[in-house]
Amino acid sequence: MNPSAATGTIKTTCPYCGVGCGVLATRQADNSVTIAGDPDHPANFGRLCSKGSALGETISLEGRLLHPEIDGTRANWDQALDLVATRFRAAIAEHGPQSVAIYGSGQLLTEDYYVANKLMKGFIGSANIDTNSRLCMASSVAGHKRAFGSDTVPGNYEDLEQADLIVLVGSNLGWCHPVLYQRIVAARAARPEMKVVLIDPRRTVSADIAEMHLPIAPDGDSALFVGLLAHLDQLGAVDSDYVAAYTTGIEAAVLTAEDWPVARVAEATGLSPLSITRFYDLFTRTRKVVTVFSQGVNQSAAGTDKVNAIINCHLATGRIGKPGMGPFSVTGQPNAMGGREVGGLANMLAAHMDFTPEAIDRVGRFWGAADVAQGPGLKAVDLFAAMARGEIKAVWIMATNPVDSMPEADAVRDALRACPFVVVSDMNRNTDTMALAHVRLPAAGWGEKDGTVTNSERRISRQRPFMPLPGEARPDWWIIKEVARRLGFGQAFAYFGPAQIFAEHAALSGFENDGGRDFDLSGLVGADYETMAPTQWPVRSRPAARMFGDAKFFTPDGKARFVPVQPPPPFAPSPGVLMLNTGRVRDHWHTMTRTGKAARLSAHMAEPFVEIHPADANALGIRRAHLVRLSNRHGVAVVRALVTDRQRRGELFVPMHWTDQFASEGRVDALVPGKTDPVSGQPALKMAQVHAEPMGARLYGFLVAASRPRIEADYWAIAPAANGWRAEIALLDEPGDWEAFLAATFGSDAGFQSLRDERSGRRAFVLIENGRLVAALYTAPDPVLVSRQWAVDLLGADDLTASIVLAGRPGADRPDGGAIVCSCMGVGINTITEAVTRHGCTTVEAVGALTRAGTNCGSCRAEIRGIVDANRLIAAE
Ligand SMILES: Nc1nc2c(c(=O)[nH]1)N[C@H]1C(S)=C(S)[C@@H](COP(=O)(O)OP(=O)(O)OC[C@H]3O[C@@H](n4cnc5c(=O)[nH]c(N)nc54)[C@H](O)[C@@H]3O)O[C@H]1N2
Ligand SMILES: Nc1nc2c(c(=O)[nH]1)N[C@H]1C(S)=C(S)[C@@H](COP(=O)(O)OP(=O)(O)OC[C@H]3O[C@@H](n4cnc5c(=O)[nH]c(N)nc54)[C@H](O)[C@@H]3O)O[C@H]1N2
Ligand code: SF4
Ligand SMILES: [Mo]
Repeated sequence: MNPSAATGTIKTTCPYCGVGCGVLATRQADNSVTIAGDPDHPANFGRLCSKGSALGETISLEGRLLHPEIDGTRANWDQALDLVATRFRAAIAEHGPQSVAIYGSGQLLTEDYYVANKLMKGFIGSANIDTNSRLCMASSVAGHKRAFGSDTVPGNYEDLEQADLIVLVGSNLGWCHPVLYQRIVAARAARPEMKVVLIDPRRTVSADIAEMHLPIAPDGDSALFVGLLAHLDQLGAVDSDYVAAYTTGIEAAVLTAEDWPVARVAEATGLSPLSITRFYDLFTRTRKVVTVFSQGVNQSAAGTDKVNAIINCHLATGRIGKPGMGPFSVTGQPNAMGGREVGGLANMLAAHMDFTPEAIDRVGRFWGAADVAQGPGLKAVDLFAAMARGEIKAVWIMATNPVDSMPEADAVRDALRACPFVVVSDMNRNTDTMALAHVRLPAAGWGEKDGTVTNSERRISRQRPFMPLPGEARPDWWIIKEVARRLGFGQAFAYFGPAQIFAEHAALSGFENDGGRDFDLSGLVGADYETMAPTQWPVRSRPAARMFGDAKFFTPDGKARFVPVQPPPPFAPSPGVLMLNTGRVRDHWHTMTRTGKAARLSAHMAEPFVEIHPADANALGIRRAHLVRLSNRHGVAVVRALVTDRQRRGELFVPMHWTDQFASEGRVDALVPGKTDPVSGQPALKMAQVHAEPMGARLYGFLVAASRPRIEADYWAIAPAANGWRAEIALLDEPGDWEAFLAATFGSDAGFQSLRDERSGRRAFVLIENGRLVAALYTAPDPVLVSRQWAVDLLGADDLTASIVLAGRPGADRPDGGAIVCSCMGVGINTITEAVTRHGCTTVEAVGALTRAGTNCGSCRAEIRGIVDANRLIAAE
């Protein structure tokens, strides 16, 4: 089924973000894997970001689920699959097909996704299959469908390079789509006249390439783009020939927009009228504009309206379907786009077809299925709410971790606890969701699985295996078809491999498709799957790089539709309430099941944090680097204060990554309400109202240890380090018995040497064996000042004495490089600062030449520029 071990270099695709970079993977004699960017892949032309470069460090078998389990006990595949089929069949027999559900993911391959969707919608006869794409792309899908009649992303990556203006709306491209960002950086270097505007409440690293950063109030985007439409109309900048020939509905959209003069937009967005006008003028006079949008747009209770407010401006100016212009929703997950293609969302049927009577009939005939679901199923938030009410009797979760990533995450956890039968397919044994599974199914992971993914520019690429399947792990498509067979649908699921599934998927997309459906892979039916090169859809006779060049849309009259948008009223917080925004950091991926394994990726941000404006921190008595307790009626999170003026006043930002596997209370979704967009059902993950207060820790600690410590503390956050582990801890009260504390944490208190400074209250405990550090713990009444990187590096040293370690201060022999900025080359902030202040480097390039920082993937170059700028000023003063 899977090549036992592919040798030589294999061309595959990165399993992280929707840029979809081509990867060359080479297995070495010692079974390690060397990773490089594929110079021939049209998404990245050889580039990789920090996460892609570190892929080789995340594929160890540590933490893997290698055998099926039933109620925590090892089982064989037959027992596990029989039980899944029996319980699903029983639930359906007793409570009907609506009582069962699948919750899937944009990290499934297209072939896995297709089989799951076919089983649920075609044969079980329920559309209760939804995916984490509901949390991610649903509003873009809905917005596209309202405007174009289909879920079509018109443009491609080259449009970004050819544009004269790129507007980034709610997208931190620099950290979340780093290779695409690097392509823009390179294009700007070649064409300095290209301009970038960033629209984000926070000044993110992506501001580094922006001429203009508009720190917009949360959800101010609709007002901003509705105002832009009014501005275009007033200045006569509307392309009336294009609008008349190819669109409908501009009158109503403009009529609503007329109520939004700049002064009102300023009120709703918190931006100055001057900056709004400057942005409007720039947009108006630049023809080649691409508007890139992502989760700051989608993850909102008015996300679909935001999408249409943006598309309206492109339609009004005819800036769509042509080189260097268009609205561009960038996808998050490696196969977010593929999931949309197969119909993985509960409100889609299959192959971009909706639940219309004709499509239900057509898909039923194609599948040979008599029981095709007749209408949409439950969307993610509603699905877990139904589960909480006891209406879902059996659920199967694949390739996603809803206990951490769904809003009202504590309620989701409770719903799963109450659900009579929970199946989870994952590669990892230790996830917060796996903990609640009755049946655990070991799935094949990246490097083992075989299939296709589609990236943000509609490009289908192969993921190819280069490692054998470990233990009894199996690909998801195989697991699903085996359950289908046991449910009595063997004939329709007699698949022997992904090539056959892909061919069926491609055939369905072209089935009775006279050009009325955008998604069409009929040109790939019969193509050689093994050697298939990265290809953009639609592929009828040949691939199409760009859509809507002919201005033909997929609506009944073939015209694009303007959607009148009424911006929501500005948010007025009650006193003492802060607005919580959430999102991503550079080197971690979602719930850290993979990036959390790599020391290199954990070095950049090693614990959960909250970004807070200095004025808010001051008012709340929250001090720099102290711990903060965030709470509301849904839950609690405890995170480190990162005081910064990149944040707007009254607003907080917490990353989504930390789980119970890595921190005591780092699950930010415990705080996020399940409020959804009325059109798309996508939850407003960027907006929670919370209270913030100091945690009130009496004792802070930092530790490093050669083997994983067992931490019992009121606060803890743990991360892997190059030769062991590192952890932050805090206690509400100092331990009465330090020896017992050491013994509990490190397994034994024997052999520790300690130091106590009466005046400051600082302590240090160190255990060294044969010159090597086994464990070191530093504590203090305030956040511990010991250099983290220096202490982590000590784990690799072999000539240590206790006094050096106890002192907690780097000596001349072991200089402190500081917190890691460049994770590829392991260069810290102190080394970079020194390059500027002592060695006179004035550019990122000069720093790179001296220290190698920023010379591999380039994801850290914006941060290096920030350090250069700050220190050049200091040097000049
Ligand atoms: N490093 C890394 N990269 C990733 C991922 C990862 O986990 N880690 N995940 C991938 C996935 S699945 C996705 S979906 C993408 C997400 O990619 P992005 O959408 O770029 O990432 P986020 O950090 O979620 O959010 C983007 C920005 O939206 C801003 N924002 C919040 N509210 C508003 C608002 O009302 N208006 C505007 N204009 N902006 C707002 C936030 O401040 C944030 O900076 O990233 C992908 N790439
Ligand atoms: N507050 C807040 N919440 C958010 C977001 C936010 O910005 N803010 N973003 C949302 C978005 S855009 C997204 S996409 C989600 C992501 O959230 P999740 O999907 O929950 O996050 P992951 O950590 O990527 O979980 C994927 C799981 O699938 C497993 N896996 C990986 N590959 C495979 C495979 O091939 N087969 C199987 N069976 N398992 C596999 C991994 O081990 C991991 O456990 O989070 C959403 N939640
Ligand atoms: S930009 Fe980075 S994470 Fe995204 S696909 Fe490319 S290498 Fe992977
Ligand atoms: Mo996503």
